[in-house]
Amino acid sequence: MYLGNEETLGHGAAMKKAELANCPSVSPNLRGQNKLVFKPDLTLEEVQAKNPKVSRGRYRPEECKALQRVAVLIPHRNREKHLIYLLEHLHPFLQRQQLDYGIYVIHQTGSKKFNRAKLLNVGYLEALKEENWDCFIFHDVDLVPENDFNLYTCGDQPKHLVVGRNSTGYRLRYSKYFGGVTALSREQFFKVNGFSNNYWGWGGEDDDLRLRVELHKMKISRPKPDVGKYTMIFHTRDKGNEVNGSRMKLLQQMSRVWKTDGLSSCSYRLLSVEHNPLYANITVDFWTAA
Ligand code: UPG
Repeated sequence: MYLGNEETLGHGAAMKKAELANCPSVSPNLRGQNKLVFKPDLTLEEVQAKNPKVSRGRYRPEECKALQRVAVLIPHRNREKHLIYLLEHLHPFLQRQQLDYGIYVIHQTGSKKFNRAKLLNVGYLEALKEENWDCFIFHDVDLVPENDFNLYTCGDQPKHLVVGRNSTGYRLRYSKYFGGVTALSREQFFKVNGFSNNYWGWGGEDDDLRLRVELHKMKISRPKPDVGKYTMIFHTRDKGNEVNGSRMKLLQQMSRVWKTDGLSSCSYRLLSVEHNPLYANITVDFWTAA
């Protein structure tokens, strides 16, 4: 197979390019169901030491050319311990899947109401400034995947990856549930104008995204129940993320407002973008919170 012009690439580079074949659609490194252990005193430094090949939150397989470039976006505030546990398990999980990936933590500063959906819009917009990612995984910080056959890649339709979690006896929370962890390609997310920016506090924003997806005649797919299994790290309702009493009203407006409420209208104050060894940390402030 000839992939390059040796005169312009140089012999070494041409050889390297020619050698790197596409990764297989299912990695040979997968192990299946894994019993997760969470060490109480685990530190970020320990996780870093176990992941020497991850740099600035990014990794790509050396042995083959990954099929997709995947950005994992994690909305975050005051859940440091959960983040360490998720990073501990997610890095080796994604590496076993032979993905070219980057992890982004989008951190909301201050004490205004939390806005998960808007943080994820910010993550999409900011991550695309660094790399033309093919696929986005929208990932809660407290959900850890148990089975690495649950592929963190995008398909021709949006995917919902959390079929069950230990806290609900591994059953789907409700038939239309589309929260927790979802995978949408760059184009699928752009087509629906991303998430709504108007859900402050807990609830509704994941249903709103599902309605946007359905409005655009896309069909959500899920892995098999024995594959889409997650461990939820226990938590109580966070301060600053009280139940959003307006969520039903907002859901009813979706079909009228989706075009003007979403990626196209996502305004935020970007305070910093730091590249830590295991993730990029994007810190934002929202000044319009209710
Ligand atoms: N989060 C923080 N800090 C906060 C509040 C929330 O980091 O103070 C993030 C974190 O990533 C968390 C996510 O937001 O995992 C969702 O919040 P959480 O309180 O954990 O919601 P759950 O009830 O556990 O999750 C379900 C869905 C989730 C959806 C939420 C509200 O899995 O995707 O956002 O319900 O609809």
